[in-house]
Amino acid sequence: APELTDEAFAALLADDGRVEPRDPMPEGYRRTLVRQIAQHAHSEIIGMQPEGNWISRAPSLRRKAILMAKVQDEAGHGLYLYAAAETLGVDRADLLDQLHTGRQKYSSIFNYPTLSWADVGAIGWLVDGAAIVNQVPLCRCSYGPYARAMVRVCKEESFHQRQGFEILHTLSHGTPAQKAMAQDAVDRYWWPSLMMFGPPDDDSPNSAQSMAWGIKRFSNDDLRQRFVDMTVPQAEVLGLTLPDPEIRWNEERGHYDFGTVDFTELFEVIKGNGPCNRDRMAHRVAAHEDGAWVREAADAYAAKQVARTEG
Ligand code: FAQ
Repeated sequence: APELTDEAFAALLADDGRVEPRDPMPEGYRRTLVRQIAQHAHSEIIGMQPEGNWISRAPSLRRKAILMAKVQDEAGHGLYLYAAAETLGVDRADLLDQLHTGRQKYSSIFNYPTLSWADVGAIGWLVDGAAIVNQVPLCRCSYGPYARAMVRVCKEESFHQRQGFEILHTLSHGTPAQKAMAQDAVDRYWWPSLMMFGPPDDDSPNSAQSMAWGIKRFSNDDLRQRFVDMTVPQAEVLGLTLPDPEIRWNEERGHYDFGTVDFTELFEVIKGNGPCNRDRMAHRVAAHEDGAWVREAADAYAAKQVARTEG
C-alpha cells in the first residue's frame, strides 16, 4: 500500500475511521502494530505452557476437560493474532523466528512457575482478568483486523476468568489446606499480574504515539488502576486477601489506592531473567522443531493439490 501523509492519516483517525489492510498507512503505524500484535500472539502461545503443566494433574475429569479447552482457546487466540499480523504484510514463520531468537517479546507473566493446582485458578482469575481489562479497549483499536480479533478473544477470556474465580472459590471454601493453597497462589500472582500492564506511564516509550494512533485507548497506569478497582471486591467475595497492605478505598479519587509495583522486577523478567524464561523458550523451540514434519507434510500436500489442478 502507498504511504500516507501524517496529516491525511490524522484526519482519517479523527473521523474515527478504521484502518483496513489495503489502506495506505504510515510506516511507523504498521511497524507498531506488527510489534504489538506479534507480541500479543506470542504471549498467547507461550501462555499455554504454565497451565499445560497441570492438565495431566487436574483434580478431576471435569477439571481436566475444562483446562484442556481453555489451553486450546489460547492456541486459537494465537492463531487469530498471527493471522491479523499477516494482514500487515509480515510472514508468520518470520514472526516465530523472531520469538525463538529473542528479538520479539512475550508477556512477562508467563515466566512465573505454576507450583500448585491453585495457580491455575489464580491465572484464570488474575491473569485472564488483567488480559480482559487490557483487551476490551483494543476492540476499538483503529486497526480493523486486530480490533475484530479482540471481540471473540475477550468473550473467551471472560469465560476463562470466571473458571479461575470458580476454582479459587471452591478451594477457599474447602479444607484449611486448600484455602491456604489458594491464598499462596494469589500471593505469588498478584504483583506479576499488575506488571502485565507494562511500565508506568512516564516510563512507557510507546504509549504516547500508540494512543495518538488509536492503537491503545488508555494508558498503562489507567488500565492498572481499573484492574485493581475490579479485583479488590472480588477478592472479598472469594474470602482471600491481596498481598498489599496499602490497598484501601480512596473516597476522594473514587479508586482503590495500592502499593508501589516493583518495576525493576518487570524489567528483569523482560530482559530474560525471570524464574522460567529459559524453560519457556526451550520448550517452545523444541515444540517448533518437533512440528517440522507437520509443516513439511502440509507444504507437500499443498504442492500436490496445485500440481493436480494444473495438470
Ligand atoms: N511483558 O512502551 P510500553 C494473554 C515491553 S494476555 C513483556 O508501555 P506498549 C492472555 C513493551 O513491549 C498478555 N514486555 O509498550 C492469556 C515494550 O517493548 P518493545 C498479552 C512488556 O506496547 C491469559 C517495552 O516494554 N497481552 O496473553 C510488558 O505501548 C492466560 C516498553 O513498554 C498483550 O500483549 C510485559 N508485561 O505497551 C493467555 C496485550 N509490558 O516492544 C494465556 C496487547 C511492556 O518496545 C493464559 N499489548 N513490555 O521492545 C499491549 O496492550 C501493550 O503492548 C502493552 C505494552 C500494554 C503490553
